[in-house]
Amino acid sequence: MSYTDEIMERVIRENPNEPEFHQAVREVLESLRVIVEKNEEAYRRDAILERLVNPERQIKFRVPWIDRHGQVHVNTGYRVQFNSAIGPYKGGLRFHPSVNIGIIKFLGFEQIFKNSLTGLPIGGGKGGSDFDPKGKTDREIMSFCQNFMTELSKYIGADTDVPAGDIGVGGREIGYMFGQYKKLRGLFEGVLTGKGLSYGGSLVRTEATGYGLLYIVEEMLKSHGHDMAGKTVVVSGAGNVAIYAIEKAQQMGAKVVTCSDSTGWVYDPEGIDLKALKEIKEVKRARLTEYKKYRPDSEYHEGRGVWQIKCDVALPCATQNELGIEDAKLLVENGVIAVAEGANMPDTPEAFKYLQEHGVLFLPGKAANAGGVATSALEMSQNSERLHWTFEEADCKLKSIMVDLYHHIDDAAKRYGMEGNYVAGANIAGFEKVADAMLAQGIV
Ligand code: NDP
Ligand code: 2IT
Repeated sequence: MSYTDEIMERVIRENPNEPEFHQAVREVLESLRVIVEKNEEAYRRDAILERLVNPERQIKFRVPWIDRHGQVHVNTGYRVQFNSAIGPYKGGLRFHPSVNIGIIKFLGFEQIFKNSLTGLPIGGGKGGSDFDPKGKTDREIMSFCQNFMTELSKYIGADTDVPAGDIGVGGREIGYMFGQYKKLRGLFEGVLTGKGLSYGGSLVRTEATGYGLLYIVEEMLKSHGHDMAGKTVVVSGAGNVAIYAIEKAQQMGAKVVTCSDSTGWVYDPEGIDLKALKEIKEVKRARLTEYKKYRPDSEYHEGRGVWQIKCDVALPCATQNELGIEDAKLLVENGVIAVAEGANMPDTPEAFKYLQEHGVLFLPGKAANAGGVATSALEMSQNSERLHWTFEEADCKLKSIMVDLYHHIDDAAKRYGMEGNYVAGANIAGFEKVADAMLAQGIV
């Protein structure tokens, strides 16, 4: 049996009931087959793959918190410190009822390669909780965040592990957690990214994932004789990533006609009204049902459905496995040119393989959404030098990181005879640097 197949079997055996983690590992190992075959002896001897798929450390803890009626609740907190070969652990925190150890491990595993692709010195980690922020008051959110940080603070630090936001964790939550960390540890340091601008946050971090997504899509389109101007775009999600993807797509002259949340989706043929969307989601924290009040001619539908809308570019920006094979078929039938993942692993393996086989330009999340964590690393740099860059400076760096990243994965795919396969290119290019660092640092 090949080394990659052996490892896959072992991952399934040793991590039962973690289908998302299996999915993420399988995709990477399939891509790495070519490179592993070339270096099999060295990799086997040093157990590179065994070490790659086993987190350096997994932390699971109890989070008690008090609601507005005085009732105590208990949630579970996680931090998976996956790989520190190229830098301190870095990756977001997700607060969502669907969170479990398998979800955090899939996200942490993805993060290793994504962070490597940014070209910046950050290792891979992820954390979160099964806490559901929906319907909670500010004070309840604060109580939860403080109690979560009381435990997490023992394991993180500006030079060891630097969490940030993800689903359900934005500026408000980062602020509460930063305050609690500072109080407990007595350290005003860059222990979290995505902080507010008044206490060490970086300009552009809020916009970074969505903007970065559009920068890399534009570069890929340019390389294939297209550009974003005049394109019709379908976006899923209505959170941080989706909102700033829509903003940048519009700035590039594209028309974005959809967005969605966990209850339904909006089709606005005249183009999404971004001001209205920001007010609904960022200010009121309300449901998308509100959108029709601002735009009476738009359509609101319950459930899922954005992929049935005809478009040139599709950008899944909500959550994992939200775009399946039937959706991929519809997109191809409707003539889609490019699909790029703003979310982490939003396309099922069957879906992205179908897109690739039908000539659609497909960018996987670990490349396409790397702008968020890249700008987090820029925030860490600014915190270390105790300086603050301008919006233009940070945005310009983000753009050049995304443009370089595209050529890096394009080159890697070509080097291994898989031109245009950006899934393989991203996995290989991300792995090369991490494997090299692991080999150099000995058995640790
Ligand atoms: P937000 O919490 O800001 O927004 C998430 C959006 O997706 C919301 O519209 C939410 O709807 C919807 N959503 C979440 N879970 C589900 C679900 N199970 N079914 C349907 N809809 C769902 O998160 P982000 O925008 O930050 O994250 C979106 C994706 O991007 C995630 O995959 C995340 O891992 C990834 N990502 C985020 C980065 C960042 O910097 N924030 C960086 C790189 C990737 P509702 O409001 O109804 O819950
Ligand atoms: O998935 C991701 O890359 C993030 N949620 C952002 C992580 C970060 O540290 O900025």
